[in-house]
Amino acid sequence: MTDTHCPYCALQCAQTITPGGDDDAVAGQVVVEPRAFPTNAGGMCQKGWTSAELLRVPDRITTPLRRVPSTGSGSGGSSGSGGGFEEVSWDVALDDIAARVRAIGEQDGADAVAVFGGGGLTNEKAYQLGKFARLALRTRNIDYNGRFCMSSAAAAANRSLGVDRGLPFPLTDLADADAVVLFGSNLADTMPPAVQHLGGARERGGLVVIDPRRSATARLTDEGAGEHLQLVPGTDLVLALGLLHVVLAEGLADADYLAARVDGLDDVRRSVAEWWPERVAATTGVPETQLRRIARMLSAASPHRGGRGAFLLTGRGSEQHADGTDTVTAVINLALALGLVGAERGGYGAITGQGNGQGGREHGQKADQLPGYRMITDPAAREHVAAVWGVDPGTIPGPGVPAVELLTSLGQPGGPRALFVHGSNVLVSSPDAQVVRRRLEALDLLVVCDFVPSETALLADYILPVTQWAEEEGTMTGLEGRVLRRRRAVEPPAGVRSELEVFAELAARLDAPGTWSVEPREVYDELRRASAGGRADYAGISYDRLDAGEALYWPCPDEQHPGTPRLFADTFPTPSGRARMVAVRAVGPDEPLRAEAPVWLVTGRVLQHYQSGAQTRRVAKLNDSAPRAHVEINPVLAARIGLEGIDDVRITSKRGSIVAQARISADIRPDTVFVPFHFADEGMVNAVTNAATDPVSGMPEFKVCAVQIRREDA
Ligand SMILES: Nc1nc2c(c(=O)[nH]1)N[C@H]1C(S)=C(S)[C@@H](COP(=O)(O)OP(=O)(O)OC[C@H]3O[C@@H](n4cnc5c(=O)[nH]c(N)nc54)[C@H](O)[C@@H]3O)O[C@H]1N2
Ligand SMILES: Nc1nc2c(c(=O)[nH]1)N[C@H]1C(S)=C(S)[C@@H](COP(=O)(O)OP(=O)(O)OC[C@H]3O[C@@H](n4cnc5c(=O)[nH]c(N)nc54)[C@H](O)[C@@H]3O)O[C@H]1N2
Ligand code: SF4
Ligand SMILES: [Mo]
Repeated sequence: MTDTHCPYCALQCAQTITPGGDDDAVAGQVVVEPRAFPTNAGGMCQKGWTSAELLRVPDRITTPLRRVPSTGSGSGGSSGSGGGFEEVSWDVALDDIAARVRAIGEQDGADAVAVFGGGGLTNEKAYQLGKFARLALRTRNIDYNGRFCMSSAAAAANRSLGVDRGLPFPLTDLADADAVVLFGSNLADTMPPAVQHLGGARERGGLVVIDPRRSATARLTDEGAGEHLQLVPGTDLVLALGLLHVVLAEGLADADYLAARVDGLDDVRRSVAEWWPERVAATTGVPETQLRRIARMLSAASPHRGGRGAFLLTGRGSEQHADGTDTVTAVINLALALGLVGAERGGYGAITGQGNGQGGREHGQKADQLPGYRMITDPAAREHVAAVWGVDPGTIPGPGVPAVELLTSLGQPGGPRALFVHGSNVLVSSPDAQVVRRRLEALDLLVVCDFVPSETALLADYILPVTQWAEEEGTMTGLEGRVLRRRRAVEPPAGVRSELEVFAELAARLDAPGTWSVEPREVYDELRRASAGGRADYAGISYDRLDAGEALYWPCPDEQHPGTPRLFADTFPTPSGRARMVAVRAVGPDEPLRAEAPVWLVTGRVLQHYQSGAQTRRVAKLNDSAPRAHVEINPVLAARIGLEGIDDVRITSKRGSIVAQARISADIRPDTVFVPFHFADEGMVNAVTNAATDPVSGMPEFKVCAVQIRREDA
């Protein structure tokens, strides 16, 4: 029996894994059970309960696969040009990949080879991937799927608070608060065991859920447990400005805290002056009385008024917009005005999504970043990391470009000709995905490391089979910034290698400088040195301390340091030590409604599936209960387009069109439809979504675009 954590989301529910015995009947029948741990308190969701299925999916890849080109290949790149795959040995695959990388580099320069990483990789793999890109491939072109996930919250927190740790406090701190506000988070479906921590707020009527849908989480506010603000999609920024307007106008702010700890109030006061409640109501659809009531309730819950605390939390619903950074900034401004950030009872936090979404954004997969959350443009950071890597700082390339820009430059003149993908199914999960398909197809070399043939892997020239969660050692950093041990509980299938081995083998073939350990503990110890002194400092967090059961939150600068469960108690890690309120302006969605596209499309998740569905669509119990994409549609809208007795609906935007199964429900606004993004084929909603990005963070506007909707037979 081995203690580890769930393969999926950032709640990282604690599990025990018991392998099947030697007896034929039980061999392979791995059993996964939840175990007590603060974030999940002994709970797991359906995905965690069924996670053992991932170890026995029938199409698990166990041999490197090489594309066999179809005869009569077309012009342009070679990737995805049809044909099948043949099995090859690791040596043949690695030799050929290295030779092709070298040839492309010699012809077009090192930046012609690009890397795309993932927030599901362990810290060790994420760290080594960033190092592999910079030292072995010598490319500046690396980014990852966290750009689609946490980048707006990260950019806003860095700008206002000087550091980005999703929750700067333990999740269990929520439990006693009077108020918890969720700006676009559907926790009840996306992290079900976390709902336990909302108990105090619900008991006292203080749970506020902001969502255009009456989601499973919004329903938790029923019967006096709180309020659901069913706003117009894409108007969270205006809502936050409006709440701050009321707080300032009615004298509900924490004046002492603002004076002692915060800069920028005057600018912000001016910027919210124009958002009086009536005007906010007209834009957001949230009634003026409700707005005022929430502002007063939040103030009363705040410590400066003697309340038991208030927490403002953002999820992807408010963040995945072209103004996501400013939206989060407005929420942070509100939290600062109420004196919550760094208070014993209260705070602002962003709910990190992917299993290692937190650690994955700290150790160098980001285009502009080096380990320890250092900036690649900072000479001192380059020097520190170069010394750990044993290279001259000049050999580390400069910053690359964010994910959407990287993906759309693939195979274009001057853009990368080769791409390595580690831990993302970009073909399904990127905005305006048809364009991404064409860009991947235009590559000369696409190498995908995965354990299943994801839609993206099926386009590759090489699929390299790697180990997965229960088969490997490493660390993950959960949504609270607490470092957790992932442990090997079962033997990986023969033929499969760890990504650390892939990096080491390729680095050797590419004559990379530096050392390339394949031992997770050694790589992690190097990561600790590389992060030492950085914003995300892991220097004091060793495997030994973690294995002894210590709860260690970064920063933890040395082995005697107890770690930092709560940030900001005395100071902010900004140059002045004070938090910065930043004045922001509301712009609204990139793509307004128009006559041919009069309905808002919002996207998100269902309980049963994870992300692009590459894993959960292969788990029978999950897939049977959610086998295809559906569209949530209000009865009023359904009647208008004559949906009675009709199953399938076609949804069309400027970019593409999908078909999804109608689910008529009064839980959604009549001007809005919702589709989950977990499906490929005809229900792949990212064929429709807008790739417009936030100018600060590079986050695409997944959450809202204008669509036409009609009966599929019309
Ligand atoms: N079951 C499941 N759980 C998951 C995942 C998964 O794929 N499946 N993925 C994990 C990951 S990586 C992440 S990032 C998290 C995401 O977790 P959440 O942020 O909770 O998930 P979403 O469903 O993307 O979005 C939340 C809500 O935002 C609403 N929304 C849409 N547009 C708007 C808007 O303009 N404003 C507001 N306020 N709300 C809006 C949607 O209706 C939806 O209910 O979940 C993690 N957990
Ligand atoms: N329309 C719309 N699109 C969205 C979103 C949305 O809300 N709406 N949300 C966005 C968000 S928040 C996210 S996080 C992205 C996620 O979307 P993706 O980046 O596509 O994430 P996954 O589906 O988890 O893909 C992970 C892939 O990597 C594999 N994998 C898992 N672990 C490892 C590993 O350790 N190594 C390797 N090599 N492979 C591994 C899995 O088998 C799978 O094929 O989607 C984004 N796309
Ligand atoms: S809530 Fe997240 S971590 Fe917990 S079992 Fe479900 S998917 Fe796994
Ligand atoms: Mo995410």
